[in-house]
Amino acid sequence: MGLTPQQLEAYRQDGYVVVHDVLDPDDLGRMRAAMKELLAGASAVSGHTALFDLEDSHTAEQPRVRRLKLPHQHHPAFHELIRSPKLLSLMTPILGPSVRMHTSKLNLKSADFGAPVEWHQDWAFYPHTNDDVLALGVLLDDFTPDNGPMMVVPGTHRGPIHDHHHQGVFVGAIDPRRITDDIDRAVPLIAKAGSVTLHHARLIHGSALNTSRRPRSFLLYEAMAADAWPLAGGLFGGLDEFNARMLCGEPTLEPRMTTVPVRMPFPKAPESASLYQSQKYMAQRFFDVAR
Ligand SMILES: O=C(O)CCC(=O)C(=O)O
Repeated sequence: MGLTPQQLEAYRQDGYVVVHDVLDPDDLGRMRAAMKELLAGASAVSGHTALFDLEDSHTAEQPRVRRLKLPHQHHPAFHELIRSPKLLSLMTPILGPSVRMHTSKLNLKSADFGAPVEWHQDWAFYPHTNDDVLALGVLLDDFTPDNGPMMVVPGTHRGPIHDHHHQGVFVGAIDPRRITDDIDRAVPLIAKAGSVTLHHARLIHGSALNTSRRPRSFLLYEAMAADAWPLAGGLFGGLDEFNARMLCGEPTLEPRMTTVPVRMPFPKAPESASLYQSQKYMAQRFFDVAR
């Protein structure tokens, strides 16, 4: 599969690319079944867990999950998908032959109330020694204008790293009043289920509340060149665990250092287990939230 030279050039210029028809109906069916299996446990929990990040309105009777955390650790289907030649061949033209995974997440925007994600740059959360760092997103539902598709601001991966702090605390979002010109240029990524997005870690992006009658499920894997080493933690369980996250190629003990803008994501907000929780502490939201 891979990327065409035009797609690679678009990624380099704009900081993102959408590749259509990557997953076939069998792949999609497997991913949706795996998602359903994991979601079945949500009615047994009343607070966030290692798997579930919950909407504020969640109850056991009416389970409302906004994110499945680290799905690749909870279901083999998600572990296997990111190691498939289909997906690896989309990342290696950008990152080179040796690729490591950082984390995964499955963001769920339920019909009518699925939570927005405020404008941010992933790089603010996990700066590395070089910026060959991206997120690969798999659309498990169609992205339509009204179901909260991811929106990106082309070219911002070549610009500054914005302040994601409020009152001295890392809130995981940019104050929208400081980037009004960028927001005006944002592009929604409208595509069919089975498409894949690739976006650079420095790209400004966000997504609105789902106001439609259809869910929007988005499986994201964050990955980087093996010689991009994390600056703000991220060695998690030590070197063996770090290297167990290699998806292809070889690990290295020689980080590649380049000139990249960095702001450290510290100190953390009082609740910071997920982006949704950190963003509650920002001064001014851009997107509506469910009532
Ligand atoms: O789900 C989305 O629309 C955006 C996801 C995102 O930016 C994130 O989880 O970091």
